Amino acid sequence: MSKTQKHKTALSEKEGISSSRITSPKSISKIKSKRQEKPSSQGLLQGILKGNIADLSKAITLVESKNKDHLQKANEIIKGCLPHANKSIRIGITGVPGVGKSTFIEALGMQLTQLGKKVAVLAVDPSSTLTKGSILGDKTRMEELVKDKNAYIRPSASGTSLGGVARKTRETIILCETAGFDTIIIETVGVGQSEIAVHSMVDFFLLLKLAGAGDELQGIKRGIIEMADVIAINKADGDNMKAAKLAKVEFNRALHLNPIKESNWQPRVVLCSAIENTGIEEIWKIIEDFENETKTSNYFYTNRNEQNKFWLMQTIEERLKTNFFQNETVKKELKKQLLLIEQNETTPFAAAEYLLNL
Ligand SMILES: Nc1nc2c(ncn2[C@@H]2O[C@H](COP(=O)(O)OP(=O)(O)OP(=O)(O)O)[C@@H](O)[C@H]2O)c(=O)[nH]1
Ligand SMILES: [Mg+2]
Repeated sequence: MSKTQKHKTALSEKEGISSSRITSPKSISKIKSKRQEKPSSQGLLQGILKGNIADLSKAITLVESKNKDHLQKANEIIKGCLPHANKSIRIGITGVPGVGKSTFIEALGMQLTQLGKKVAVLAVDPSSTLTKGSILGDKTRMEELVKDKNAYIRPSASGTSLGGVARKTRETIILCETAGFDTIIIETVGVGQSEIAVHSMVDFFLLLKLAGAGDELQGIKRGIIEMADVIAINKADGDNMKAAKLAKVEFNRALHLNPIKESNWQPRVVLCSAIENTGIEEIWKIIEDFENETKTSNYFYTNRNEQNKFWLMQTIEERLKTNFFQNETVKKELKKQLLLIEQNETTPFAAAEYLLNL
């Protein structure tokens, strides 16, 4: 018998022998789960401290998980990260859909990495549960930045509540800072409550606007304008230039009517074109001035402290609410109480009192 023939017979199976057990679905899933065995929290922490992006991403996935064991691991990692976090400038960017946030972040991000900075881009977008994260599509739109090894782009965590999404983003900031990112950019769509959440987790808040469209048209509320440290009128290019210049004058006038900010910072209005890369440098310079000024006055630090206290209260509220509404007895009794209300047999107050006392 030749060598090849021998080899062949060794591989062939006799008739009547069932196919290898290893192909049973049970074994496959066993092997898969073994392969997917997650590294320890200590291992991930060490990786993050070395700036390992794969480990950073894995840790963020744990933070975003609903699984109790994952969250436990995430908490251990965050605890280990805390002494190394905090050393960054956190910038919030908002503006209505289409204003140019992604294009702007790409332009700013590229400029910063060229200055030797490490930029992490995160998003707060509670609506992303449906769309799987708008920034995810942006990864393809931020073509250059996504290839930059000094930049890290992470899509918005999904979640049913803004509070949940915001918590995950805040913890992700800590992980990114520990991994060595010194500039954290957090994008949010300028509609609804998410700007308020983002404002309370950043040092500097930038509002992108378009010239020529009224606030109502742009869906921007007065409160958002008051939160801004810079209003950047984007798309100040081509035929838009004249309208943009006019808008700048108007905004400057409006801003002077606003009460003085707690930070003592006088918000600026600037023109920019994310596409033509104009005004971006000026905006970065303003952010640096802001950082210097507020660090000198100590506001930078007291603000972060206040933000932490705010998030402590938010987290407690969120947790109490979840615990309450997920309680099986409460769920059952709530249904009954709702019926009783319909039948006019109880009052909302009495029903609430009853449910809370369960
Ligand atoms: N002329 C001009 N067009 C711009 C500028 N910045 C962005 N655009 C264009 O505006 C459109 C929307 O830009 P995006 O960066 O996707 O806007 P966005 O705010 O991220 O939009 P959403 O992610 O949908 O909220 C794109 O077609 C861009 O090419 C600019 O400075 N000038
Ligand atoms: Mg976008």
